[in-house]
Amino acid sequence: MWRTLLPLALLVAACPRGARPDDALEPNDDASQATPLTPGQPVEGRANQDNPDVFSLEAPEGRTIVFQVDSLGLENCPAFTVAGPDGALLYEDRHHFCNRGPADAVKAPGVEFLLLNVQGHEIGGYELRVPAQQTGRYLLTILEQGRVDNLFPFSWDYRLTPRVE
Ligand SMILES: [Ca+2]
Repeated sequence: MWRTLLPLALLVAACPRGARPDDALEPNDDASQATPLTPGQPVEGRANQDNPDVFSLEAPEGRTIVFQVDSLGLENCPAFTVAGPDGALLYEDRHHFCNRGPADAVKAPGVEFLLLNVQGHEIGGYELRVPAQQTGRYLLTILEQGRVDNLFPFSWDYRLTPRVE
């Protein structure tokens, strides 16, 4: 009997209750594994809680980088970070859990953060506008948050559309 139950027990242990499968972009947890983006070409991903998704976009000095991130469902609970070619943080969400507040982000001069398609408490998407102060590779990180008491890991499905304006 134990011989037949063991594989099942291993499967349960490896897959926490409620955890959802990763997307095909994994592994993409840091700058060395960043998914390269092409302006105007959307990608769809799933942010699983505590599993950062990192994207890279090349941009020339003087242009504006736009990351539009539309919600496709599940727990809409992301925190965003943008770093410049020199590693400087240009945008960083500082909120904890799902409680996004207007004063919780750190922004470099000229950086804008917009909520899209807001209906009541529902946020349809987000737009980050970042002036490119230098030519190079910019990194966007999407990190799914949780709630104080969530019993299973949160996930969020999104569509990321990069632009260089
Ligand atoms: Ca990841």
